[in-house]
Amino acid sequence: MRLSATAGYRFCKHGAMVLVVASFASCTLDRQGALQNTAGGGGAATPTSVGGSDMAGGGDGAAGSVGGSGAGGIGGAGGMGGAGGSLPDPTSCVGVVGDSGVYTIDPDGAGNAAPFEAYCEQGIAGGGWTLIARSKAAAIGDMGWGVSRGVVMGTEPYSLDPIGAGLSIDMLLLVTREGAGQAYTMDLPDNFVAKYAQSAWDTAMKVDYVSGSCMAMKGPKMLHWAGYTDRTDVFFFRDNSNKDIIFGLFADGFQLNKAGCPDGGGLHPKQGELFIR
Ligand SMILES: [Ca+2]
Repeated sequence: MRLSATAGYRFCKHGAMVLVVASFASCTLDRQGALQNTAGGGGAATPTSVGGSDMAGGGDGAAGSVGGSGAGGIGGAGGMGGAGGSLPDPTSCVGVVGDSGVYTIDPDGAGNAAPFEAYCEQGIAGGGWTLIARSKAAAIGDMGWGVSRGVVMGTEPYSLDPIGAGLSIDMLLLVTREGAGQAYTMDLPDNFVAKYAQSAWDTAMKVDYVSGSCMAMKGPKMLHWAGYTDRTDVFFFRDNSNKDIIFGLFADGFQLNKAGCPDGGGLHPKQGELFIR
């Protein structure tokens, strides 16, 4: 990666080290060597050191490369894990390289919103999925598109408000790991959360089978409609657009009326997880 080409960053030379900082940050170092943030409002960008102690003598190419050959590589005096910090966090699970697990992501990058821990699913449907909901048996209380609740690997239900967290949403992944391990993807329309706050969207032809025992055409019947995203008790899914009786993923699991395939898709009445990408 050539940092010299990264927008929103600048280089600060300090002795033999070159620091990469957000363009709004100052190059001033305090006595401890920590980077001063003069932008105010917290959320200082993580300074990233590039190169080792001999790097000052290097040309442009060496100075601008992370992990380049010779003295300019990561692991020098100011390199990764040293005084200068580490590489910027990925902006979503799409940018994560590695196995499924908890990673620190920072959706607005060098912007003031703080990084946070997210669970990234890497083993289903191509990976890069950010967990936004996980139900727990016998739980009560809130769950939904705008609900922020629980911690990512906690014992309580988890619900991450993806819009509030600054994440973009193209697709949804619905999973139950109980039984056959059902998984379906849903290709969501633009601005789904804002657009379907108080109505439902016909998902026909936008649901794909990924794994499990129910290969229902066009997806399970109870996933044919999604929406009512302003609800704080459920991620709504149904076989029609009526909200007279609500079905979907609640804090205590999928409630989709029918357990079998093709109606309930093998999801009801199991514990569920939702991911976005
Ligand atoms: Ca940030």
